[in-house]
Amino acid sequence: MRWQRNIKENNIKCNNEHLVHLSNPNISEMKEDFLYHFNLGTGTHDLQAMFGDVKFVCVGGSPARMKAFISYIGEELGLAQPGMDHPNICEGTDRYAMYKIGPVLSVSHGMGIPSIGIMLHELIKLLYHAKCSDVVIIRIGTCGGIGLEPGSVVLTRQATDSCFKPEFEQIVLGKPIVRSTDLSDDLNQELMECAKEINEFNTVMGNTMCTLDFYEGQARLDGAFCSYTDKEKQEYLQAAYAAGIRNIEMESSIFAAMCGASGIKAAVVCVTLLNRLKGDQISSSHEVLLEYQKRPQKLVGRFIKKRLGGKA
Ligand code: R2B
Ligand code: URA
Repeated sequence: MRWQRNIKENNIKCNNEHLVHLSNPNISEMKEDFLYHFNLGTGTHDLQAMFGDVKFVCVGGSPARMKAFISYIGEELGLAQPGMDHPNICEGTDRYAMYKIGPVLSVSHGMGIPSIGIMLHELIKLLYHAKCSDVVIIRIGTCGGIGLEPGSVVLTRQATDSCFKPEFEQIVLGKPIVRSTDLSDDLNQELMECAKEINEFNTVMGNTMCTLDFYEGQARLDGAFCSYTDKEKQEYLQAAYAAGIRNIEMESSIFAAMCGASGIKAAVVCVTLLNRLKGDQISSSHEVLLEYQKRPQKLVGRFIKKRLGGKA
């Protein structure tokens, strides 16, 4: 059952390499498709006219951060001036925020697997309806690092679950479906090259553990509940490190699985806000955290600029 599902998705991918494909025969049969959480639809909007030129989609948890990113990339690409306002394309709903400038789309996804999962269903359908081709999707986010100095940037090789398994399992009709969580090696190499050129912060490639919770799910001692000792926490984090895991966050597994199953090249670029081997609380100053959060934006900004042939 699991195996058959994967084979079917990959076959479709091979036939249609550059386009976004949907593994859902129902969509093309529908008279109209309303993307409820974006407040956009095929019956009310010309999605191809609005989004057909999109080549880079950047997603991240916070609406404010994704708005800041569109301002930043707009200025970097010479498509926007400082202080210019960027309207939220998803106005009329406060579930997600979406901004666009030229070939770049910036979308917020909230926190956790269910929130980003819903957003990705609608985003992938949007790209399909808009007939986008050769799209790259990058998640720019924050995370806890393991054995890295705070402010390091991690490029995810594979996303794992809390047991360090590099796969994403979802229950569909009461049965598990398992999808791969590998991310694009090529994209990671290109991003690493950009990091070397910038040469301002530590950047590493590693596996990323994706959890269902920020506190107990990430072995913190400071949640409302804690049923384990500091020693047990340390042993768990050390075992994660030994399994190649360098950071912990809450969206990468479903992100890698859904992009992979849609034939879309994807990467996860997260900055570490703390070293989890040394503590649990995020206590750096607001200014320091703001500067850290700009690092994935800077890296991805350089990548986009280079891809578009501009001088980075
Ligand atoms: C990183 O930061 C958030 C939790 O604070 C979560 O969305 C994640 O993946
Ligand atoms: N985001 C997480 O999910 N964990 C952290 O420790 C920091 C940010």
